[in-house]
This record gives sequence, C-alpha cells and structure tokens, in this order.
Amino acid sequence: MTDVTSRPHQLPQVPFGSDGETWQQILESQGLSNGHAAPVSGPIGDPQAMYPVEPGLETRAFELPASGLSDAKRRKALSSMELYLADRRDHMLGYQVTQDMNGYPTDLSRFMENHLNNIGDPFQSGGYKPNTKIAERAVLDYYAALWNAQWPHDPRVPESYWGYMLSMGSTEGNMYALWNARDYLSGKALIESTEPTTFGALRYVQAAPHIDNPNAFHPVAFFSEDTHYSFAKAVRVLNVDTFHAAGEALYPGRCPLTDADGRPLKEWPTEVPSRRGPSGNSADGPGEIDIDALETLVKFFAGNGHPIMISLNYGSTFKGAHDDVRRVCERLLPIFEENGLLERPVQYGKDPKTGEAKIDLRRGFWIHVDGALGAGYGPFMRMAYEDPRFGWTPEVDLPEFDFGLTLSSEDDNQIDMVASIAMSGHKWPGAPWPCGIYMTKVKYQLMPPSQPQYIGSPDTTFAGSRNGFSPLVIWDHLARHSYQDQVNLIRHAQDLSIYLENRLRQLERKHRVKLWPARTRGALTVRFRRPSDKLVDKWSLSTEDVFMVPKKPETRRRYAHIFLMASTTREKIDAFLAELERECADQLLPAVEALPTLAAEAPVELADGVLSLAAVPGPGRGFQ
Ligand code: G06
Repeated sequence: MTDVTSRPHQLPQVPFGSDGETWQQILESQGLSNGHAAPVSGPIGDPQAMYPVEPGLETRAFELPASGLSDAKRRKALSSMELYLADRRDHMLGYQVTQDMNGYPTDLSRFMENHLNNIGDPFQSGGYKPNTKIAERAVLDYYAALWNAQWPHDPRVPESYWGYMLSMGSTEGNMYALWNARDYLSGKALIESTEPTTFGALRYVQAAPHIDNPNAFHPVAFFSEDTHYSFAKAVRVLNVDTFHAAGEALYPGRCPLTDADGRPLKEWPTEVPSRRGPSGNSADGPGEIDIDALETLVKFFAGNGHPIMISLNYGSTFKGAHDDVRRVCERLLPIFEENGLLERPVQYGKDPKTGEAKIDLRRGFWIHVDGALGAGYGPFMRMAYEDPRFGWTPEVDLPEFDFGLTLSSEDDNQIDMVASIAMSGHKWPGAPWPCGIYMTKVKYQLMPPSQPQYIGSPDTTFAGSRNGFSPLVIWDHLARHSYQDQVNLIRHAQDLSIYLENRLRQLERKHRVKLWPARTRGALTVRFRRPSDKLVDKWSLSTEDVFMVPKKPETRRRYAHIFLMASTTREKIDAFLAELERECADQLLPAVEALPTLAAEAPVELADGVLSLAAVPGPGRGFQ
C-alpha cells in the first residue's frame, strides 16, 4: 500500500478548508510536518471535486483542517447549513417523515446541555443516572395502550408487554424482532450459568435437537415484495433463512406457487408475492401481501417441520399499504395448529437433583408487524372509524394489527397472534432524528424460564448506549396532543392524499398525458409517473422503477411518490403541482422508454453449489 503521508509532494496542491491553504501548508503551519513525516494521512484527491454537490452548500466550507476553523468560518458554515436545510425542508415531499416539529424541540433544547443516555433496560434504573427512562416508560405505556397490550410492564407476567425506545429507527426494530424471533424459534435460551464467573451471569444455550424433526429449530422467514430493505438486511445480519434460501437449498424445484398462467414456478421466489394489479402482476397492485401465496408457502414449510417467522407491513415504504394482519392470522392459525406450532416443548436443561427435564413451552411461529409508519396513526384511524364522536369517518377501516388480535383455536383457546411491533418515532409522530419503538411481550423475551420473579437482564436492548433525548421528544409530542388532536392530524394527511390523487387525475385529463396516479386506499402516499430529475431533486421525491411484466425491460415504469404527512400543507402540494403541470404542458416529462440500462438485465448464472440467500433491494422502494 502506498504511504501517502511520507510523500507529501504527491499530495494534490488544492486548497483544503476555507482559508485557501493546502493540506501540507496547514500541517506545516501547525508544526506537524516540517521535514518529518506527518502523523496523519493526507488527501490524495480533492474531496470537493469527488463528493456530491449540494446546491447551497460548499464541501470546502465544511472541510476540517488540523487548525480547526475560526469562529467566523465555523459560524458561516453552520449558517449555510441552516439555510440549506430550511429550503430543503420546505420542498421535501417524498419521504414519510414529519417535517414540522411545531417548535417543540426548541423548547427541549435546554436538555442538550446533558449527555442523556438510557443505557440498559428501560424498566431498570441502571447505573447511569442522567437518563430519561421515566419519560421512556411513559411513552412505552402510551403505545402499549394504543396497541392493546397488557400494561404497565411487569416482568413477572408473561402476557405483559416489554419494549424499549430504539436509537436507530425501525431498521433496529425489525432487526431486534428478527433476533428475538430467531432465538425464540430456534430454541435458544438464557439460563443461569452453572459456573458463574461473575455474580448473576447467564449462559446463552441452544436447546437439544429434536429427535423426530430435524427442522424443529430451523426457522424460516417470510416477507413480501413490498417489505422495506431493512428486513433483507436483518436476515443477512442474523443469518436467518428466508423461505427462498431454505427452499432453494432443501427443497429445490418444489415451490408450491404458480405463475399468473397457473404454471408451477421453477424457482422459489425471493419474497412472498404482493397482490396483483390490473396488469396481472404486483407492480401496479396495492402493495399488500398476497395472502393466498403466503398461506401456500407457510403450509409447505410448516408441513416440513419448520418454525415460521412472518413480517407484515403496516404502512409499506413505497405504496403505504397495510397488510391485512387479521386475515393473515385467520388463514395461518389452522396451519400452525395442524403442525403443532401453537405449543412445543423446548428442552434446555435438567434438574441436577431429580434429573427431570427442564422444559420451556413455546410457540413455533412469530408474527411481526413492521409498523414503521402505520403503527403511529393506525390506532387513531381505527378509533375514528369506530366512534362517530371523533367527527370523521376514514375512507377505510384499517385492519387490526396489534397485540389485541386474538383468535379462537380449534379447542377454543384464545390465541394472541402478534408477537412484536416496530414503529419509527421520526415518521408519524415526528422527531429531529431517527428513533422508534420495539415492543413484544414478556413471554417472548429470552430469560431464565424457570424464574418467575426474574427481574430482567439489564442488557436487554440492542444498543449499549441508547439515545435519551428521543424519549423526551416523543413524550412531548404525546403530551401536546389529545387522542382527538391525533385523529385530526391523520385526518388532515388522509384528506390531502385524496386531494393530491384527484388533482393528478385532473392534470392527466387536462393535458392528455399519462401520469399513472395511484393510491392504495387508506395510504398516505400517492404514486405517479416520475417527472424530470429536476423536480425529483427539488422536491426530494422518492422513486421506484418497476417491470409491469417481470423481467421485460420494455415494460418498465418509473414511479415517484409523495407522502402526505401531518406537516404537509396544501400550499406545498399546489406549488409542486404547478411545476408538474408545466412539465405536462411543455411535454417535459421524461419519455417512458428513456431509461438507463440496469446491470440486472444480464444476470450472472449461479455456479454449481452457490446458494441464493435473499434478494437485496438496490435503488428502488424509494431508496436512492
Ligand atoms: O430505520 P428507519 O426508521 O428508516 O425505518 C426503516 C423502515 C422500516 N419499515 C418500513 C415500512 C419503512 O418504510 C422504513 C423506512 N422507510 C423510509 C425509507 O427508507 O424510504 C426509502 C425512511 C426514510 S426517512 C428519510
């Protein structure tokens, strides 16, 4: 490797930082490189020339030289950032994040003087006292009530909820859910260590293999085509088999699904198909999971002895769709029942005195709801739909999705179906940075199964240090809004979605252009034909390219979408529409066929022995 620091003459002679000096000159002026090798590596190119250009911001002004920046330069850079953000915020339409915090984080800015850290379990006081766990617990209780869980949290009660506030967004929530599900379904247990090196140490163990069923501890994950890429990431991080990976490896050529013409599929699809639209494919469908396909797939894997992990969407990333969680549960419960997945013994130890087996009785299925967006407003829409006193009847009764969803089994037991929910705090409620909530029940936590008085392992969360500011921000939002206020916020967003959809249809008729406006009922987003790059950029539109007929490049459509949030105003939508109308009138919309070639059009054939594990979404589903 080239040691660039020892050859300063090779460094580019371009200014670094806002004073016009080169890197080398700065080092010399700091006494760091006078005739001897500098202790740091220098740039071998000009970052300003290499990094993306953001109009209104200068890379140079943000470059950090060894001398630091003068106060004036530092302030100037920050002011440019402030102006840039104000402008970008005023034009942000494409992402499902609330843009206007109603000024409340300013009220909370006084807490910035502290290092707030909610390290450890929210229900344990912990050693680090400058924390906001009291607000975190209040926020968790609020959502536990909203999601029909049993609360307050009580570690002795299996049905009680447990959860924590995420330091990342729902990516962490989905990751934690899959981790939790994987360990629970694959027979992992935390037991008291027989030889504790430190007091209170636990041991992480794998249950003994099942004698008759080699797949008993081999869970398989299911999620739809419309699922956020965080889930594809989670299955890779956690090494969980998707039904695609397990299908290709263990059951090649045996996929029970058929194509649109009724022919059996030769390969296992990478994700559960979403519902088909008028084209006969899912590209123009509503974005909800195809329940028939899911049922067929789950039947196959449950029939082969696998435990089942399913992630459902409540407010999907691109189409804003809500999977019908109740209907999914109704269709799958009989399959779980037939295959002994309602309760199965997991042997993790034996009594040292009696030799008696220590057994944990567990479910063999896990239903997770990725409510990154929808778990925030769904309960209020459902409330309004049920109760006329809220003064608004939403256009749809959104599906039930939470811990209150129980069904009767064959032998008349009440089975609660949902094991976990994730929600982002910065999406529907709104926060200045990513945050969120993960929630499950005490009975699904890995813990010493023999100890009913278990008081919770301090290290129950994913992160070590956890953001202690986010609980204050979400708490403040919830404290400022009654349920009626919350209904009014979602009503505003829903009304605006319907307004935008109608306006796009009017534009289509008026200018005789194809705009393909579409909106899934109940969704907060409207999708339509992608306008010029200029508009996509200016309005932070999120985009997705789809094939109307799979693998047929000539049928590709480019979509953009707008999310209508509580902070979105009609003025903002009208300003965007005026610009879009100009593109329609002047025929500036990019031609449908003017599309770049994708590398995926010439796929590599897998060599013998290579296993396909999961689809990793590239740009698309709104991600760029
Ligand atoms: O980690 P975050 O909070 O971004 O949530 C991930 C996530 C999980 N599940 C669903 C259904 C989601 O829509 C998301 C995130 N969605 C947005 C996105 O990635 O758009 C392309 C977040 C963007 S906010 C700027």
